Amino acid sequence: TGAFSPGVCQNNAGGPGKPISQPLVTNIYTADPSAHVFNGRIYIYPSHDIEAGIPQNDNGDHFDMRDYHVLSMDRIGGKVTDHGVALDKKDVPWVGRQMWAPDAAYKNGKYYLYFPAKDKNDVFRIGVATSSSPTGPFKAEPKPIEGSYSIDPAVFTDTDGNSYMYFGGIWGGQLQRWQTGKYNPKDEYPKNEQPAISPKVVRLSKDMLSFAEPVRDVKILDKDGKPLLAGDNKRRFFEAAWLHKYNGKYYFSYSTGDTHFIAYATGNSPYGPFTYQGVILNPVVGWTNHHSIVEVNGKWYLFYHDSTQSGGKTHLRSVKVTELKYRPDGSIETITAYQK
Ligand code: FUB
Repeated sequence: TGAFSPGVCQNNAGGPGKPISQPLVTNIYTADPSAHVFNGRIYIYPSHDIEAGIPQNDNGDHFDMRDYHVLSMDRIGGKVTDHGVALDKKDVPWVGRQMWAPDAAYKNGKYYLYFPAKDKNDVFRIGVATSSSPTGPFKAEPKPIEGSYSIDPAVFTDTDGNSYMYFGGIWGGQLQRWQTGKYNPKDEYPKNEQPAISPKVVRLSKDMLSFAEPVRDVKILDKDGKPLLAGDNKRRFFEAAWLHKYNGKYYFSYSTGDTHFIAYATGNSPYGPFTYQGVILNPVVGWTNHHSIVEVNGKWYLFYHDSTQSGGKTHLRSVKVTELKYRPDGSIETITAYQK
């Protein structure tokens, strides 16, 4: 199976069943939803999927996105507004191609849009753009963030005001090329019995435009305190990092990529280490699985995507939302996005 194989639902042999949620918008295809509540309104920062006509391959070249739209709604289940183009590739001087999964943050009276894209040398970097409005338009900094690489930035601001960026994705996301700290264009992976490649975390500077310290590994451990192994592809990190805090604990969640789960691990610090706990979301229709978790008016929600609307085309996805529930011990109930 290639990295971005045609979309199929992996969770049962007889077809996925009826979706539990409908796409938030159907005028465009959207994916990788990063949801936030700013000033009491829900804003979603997704990728904007398009049919670019590029054949599917293991690098994910068919995900050739060129701009970002912001979606918003005043409540879950309410009318969703598509605010149009918030940032366009043509306005970001360093970008070559493929604007992948973004995230956003608010600080100092400004909104920040973080986005990964390949630079003119086809190396993934992470850029930042600013706006006085959560819906943009955003103005990009002329260069990617110094020291950034790979994909899928997710920015978490802790209760003490410090903001951290989590990032990385293996295979098409190129994280494996940075194992020595320098770029190696050859795709070399650890052996199955060696520790898996770690996602990354870094504290952001006060102005939110740069890294305030060297990038660190996010360690994901099993219940015995041992790092998850590279061959443990049902549990190890692949892409789509997200961090949220619940009852004083830090929850690091991510996609397992080629096994298609959204999994999570918990810890006592935003830097980790995190202990693997289980699955939040079972595989969805389409190869990729990517999510965010946000509290709205005392309830918790999982934003995710699937390819049901496009008839299973992996690169044409639609963002959705469903409620997420915790058990009394803080564990998360596993969600299946389809009913029999
Ligand atoms: O949308 C392009 C890529 O697909 C994202 O960056 C990954 O997380 C996967 O969803």
